[in-house]
Amino acid sequence: MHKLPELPYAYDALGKYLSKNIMELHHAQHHRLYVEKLNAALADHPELLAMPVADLVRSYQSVPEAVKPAVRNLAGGHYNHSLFWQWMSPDGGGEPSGPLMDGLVARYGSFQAFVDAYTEKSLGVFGSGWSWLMPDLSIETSPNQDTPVAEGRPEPILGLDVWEHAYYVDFTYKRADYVKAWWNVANWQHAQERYESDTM
Ligand code: MN3
Repeated sequence: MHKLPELPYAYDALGKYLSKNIMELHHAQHHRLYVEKLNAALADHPELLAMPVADLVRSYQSVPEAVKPAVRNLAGGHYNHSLFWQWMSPDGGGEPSGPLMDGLVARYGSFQAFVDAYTEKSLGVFGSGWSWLMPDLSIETSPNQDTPVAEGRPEPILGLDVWEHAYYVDFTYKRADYVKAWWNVANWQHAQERYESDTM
């Protein structure tokens, strides 16, 4: 069975920027429901229930037709959120350092120019979806719970959930305020580790 992972920090740990209320709803309700519905949808496929969720998402093209929507939406949601909790930290914010910082400056001109470009892409997602920083330092977006990984492509090194459920309780319709706040919790330490393990 697929399992809801623990948050790597307390629900109120990001409180200055993202409230305890929204973190609790997002993790204990939204993410939990993806996991529960996924387990229900895969009840007749024990081999898919036993797979790590990253492998399941990576296998999207080859799973039986009948469970493709569940794998795309529910396993995608479980996988994306499992990453998302790690991409935030109470010790986050600021700037990366080392090769990731060098790479972002080389590609975007400055760290601020990268932040501006990523923010613009995130605000440009129509409806529900995600924005991604890929290991080649390009910025991509996906609708709904899609992920580049389901297309056989690399795992992003950083990502941002721009579904309304991620911000409406704290910021109402103001996605721009949410994205601005989110930069203060972005876990650059974790993104750096992913970048360095992917590219070095
Ligand atoms: Mn979400």
